[in-house]
Amino acid sequence: MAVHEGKEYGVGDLVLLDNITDDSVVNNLKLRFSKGRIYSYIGEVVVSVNPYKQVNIYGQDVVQQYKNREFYERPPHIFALADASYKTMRRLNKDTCIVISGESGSGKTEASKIVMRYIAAVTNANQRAEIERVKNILIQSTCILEAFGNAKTNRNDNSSRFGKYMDINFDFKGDPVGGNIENYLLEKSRVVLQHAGERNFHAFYQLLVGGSDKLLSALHLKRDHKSYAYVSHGTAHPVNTINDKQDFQSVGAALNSLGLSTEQTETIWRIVASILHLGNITFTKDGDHVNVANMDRLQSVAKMLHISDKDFKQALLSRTVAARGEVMDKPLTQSEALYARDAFAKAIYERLFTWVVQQINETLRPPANPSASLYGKNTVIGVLDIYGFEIFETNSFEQFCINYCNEKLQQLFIELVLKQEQEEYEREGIHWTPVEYFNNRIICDLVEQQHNGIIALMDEACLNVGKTTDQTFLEAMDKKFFKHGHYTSRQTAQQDKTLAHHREFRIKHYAGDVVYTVDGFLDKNRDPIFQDFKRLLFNSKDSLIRDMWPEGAAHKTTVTKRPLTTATVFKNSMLALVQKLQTKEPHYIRCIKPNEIKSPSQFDEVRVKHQIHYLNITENVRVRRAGFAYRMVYKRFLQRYKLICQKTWPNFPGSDVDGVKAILTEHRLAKDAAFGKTKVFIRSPESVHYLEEARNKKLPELIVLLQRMWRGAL
Ligand code: AOV
Ligand code: MG
Repeated sequence: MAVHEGKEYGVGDLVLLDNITDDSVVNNLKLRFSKGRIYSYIGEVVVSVNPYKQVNIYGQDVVQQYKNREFYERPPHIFALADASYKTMRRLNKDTCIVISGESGSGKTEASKIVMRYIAAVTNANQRAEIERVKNILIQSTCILEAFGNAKTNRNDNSSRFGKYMDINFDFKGDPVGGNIENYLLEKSRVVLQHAGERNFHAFYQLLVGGSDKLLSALHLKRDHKSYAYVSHGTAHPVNTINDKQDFQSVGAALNSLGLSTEQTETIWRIVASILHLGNITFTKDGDHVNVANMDRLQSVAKMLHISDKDFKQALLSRTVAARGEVMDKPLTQSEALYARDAFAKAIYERLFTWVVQQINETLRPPANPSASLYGKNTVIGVLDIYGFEIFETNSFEQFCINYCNEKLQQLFIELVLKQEQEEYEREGIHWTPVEYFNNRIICDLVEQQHNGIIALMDEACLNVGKTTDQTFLEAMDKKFFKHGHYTSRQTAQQDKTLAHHREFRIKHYAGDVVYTVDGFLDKNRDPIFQDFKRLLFNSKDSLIRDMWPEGAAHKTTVTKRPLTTATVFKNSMLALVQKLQTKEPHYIRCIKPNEIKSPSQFDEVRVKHQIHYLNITENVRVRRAGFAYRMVYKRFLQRYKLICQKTWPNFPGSDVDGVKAILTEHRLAKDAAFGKTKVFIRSPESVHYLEEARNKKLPELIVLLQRMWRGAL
């Protein structure tokens, strides 16, 4: 079996370890990592250790080695998982999904790209032009999304700052005919502020470094990024692992392949430029009167966005207040004006990002296929690549959402891999020693519970504008959760002196303790954007910008409904995502970060052990080893394999269970099986593999036989 490559590589499937402990798992991964073996299995779960260097294992020759092969025939690889997902979808005509998890910088996004490349490589044998187009866009879209949605953080030079779930649609021939991307909460605060050592989204630097002189001059931009406040907070530019110039070219080509016109692409860069100018607008104060200090910046922004200078200035300095049908202009204070400027920049960028995703979805929209029902429905493989769990020096609302998202995925993994598996053994009456594990449901509840969770408290605080502050919100949490095992604040019974009074709280997450600074939580949750800005952009002379802001059409006196808060929208999208994933046959990639310094040679055992622990890898191995690789209800098993046993072919007179027993006994596999109330359980995948082979050998004979019978009947 190819999973055993020889002792010097350790074991390919962790289930084969002699002694299953966190340490033995770490040692095995370490040994494999040192030999360039970055993938291992736990049954059909792939454990991937970030190599932090180019590894030559993704070429066309390797694709061919995995194509249409069974999991256990070749050494562990993501290709095998992608192939299994694809085969399951085709064989069972069932939607599948690939869930990729692991902390920030562990290799999720790279893994998702490897999956996509594999799928592209093994489909469309007939070179159909339309399929080629779809495949091309699927691959190219990642470079666009990364330009606008990824940034350098202190954890990862190419960190995803949004969550992405991508459905790839297949026709009955198994070729990709379309797709759809759902994006989750972009970390837009980065547009206006970056921490030391970090950068804004890549797109800004790509434009400044890669844009031609002609383009930059049309956009009123200087090449020097230090001239722009919004891209120089983090002082981390340039980054040696990133080639902004080349990336700018690739993004241009990718936008082109989406079918965007030159004008549309130009608008995209004009919006990016407008944000750079916006960040440089400052205000002066003369008594109570606030004014714009640098009108030339303001004019540049107005020009980029095709809006009027006058209206823009007014929107920056005052706010329309409509009360009982009356409309008045309320001047802003200097700090309010700065706040409004930043809110405007963030909102424009977020809309741009959403618009780009929509364009990709437009070009990937699968055709309504009238022939589908004749051959079975179109099927889908979903690929989930989110932002990984992260802890920074200061953690804010964004980390709170990101880490909650990771809790949800961990919960899904626990539910599907650890809990349901064990519950099924019990239900079926299979002999079984339960495996203990930590269930993080308690943390999900702490965050999301209706009326009583942190998000509910935050929303409640947001309703009382003026009365509540971040501090009073913190006090409300302290009061509510002071006995909760996963929440600490300085004011709670634990009296934790390491937390700053009135500012911080700590959540004990599944993957570690995170101290959050409460400042800004309520504002980010409310996320106000003045109606004046929406109207301003709706009145842009650029039709694309106008289209991005349809709600700006509302009249001044219209009182707009309070939108759902950011955290609630995010929570709802997470619940919907989990539901969607649950309807599909899941495949898992668990990514591990080998060290904190992006080194291809260092394997930090302590850090890896921590990840093994919180990812429940060892429990996964235990459940898997004690468990059974395959299970099938008796009737289906009998139907599928009755042709390989004389006693059961063509019909078995006894019960389904006895029929299944007869097949397994004839092939000397009964010892590898257990018989539950409704299902047969088979321990090793090799046995199933053997059965499939036997069936494949028998099928052609049978077809010939059937054809003869058919002709005879004629
Ligand atoms: P992430 O998606 O898990 O982090 P990435 O997929 O961006 O992490 O990986 C981080 C970096 O590790 C990449 O930019 C590569 O340099 C390197 N890397 C990862 N996997 C491979 C691989 N298979 N081969 C070569 N290099 C690799 V975050 O998005 O931060 O959670 O929010
Ligand atoms: Mg990523």
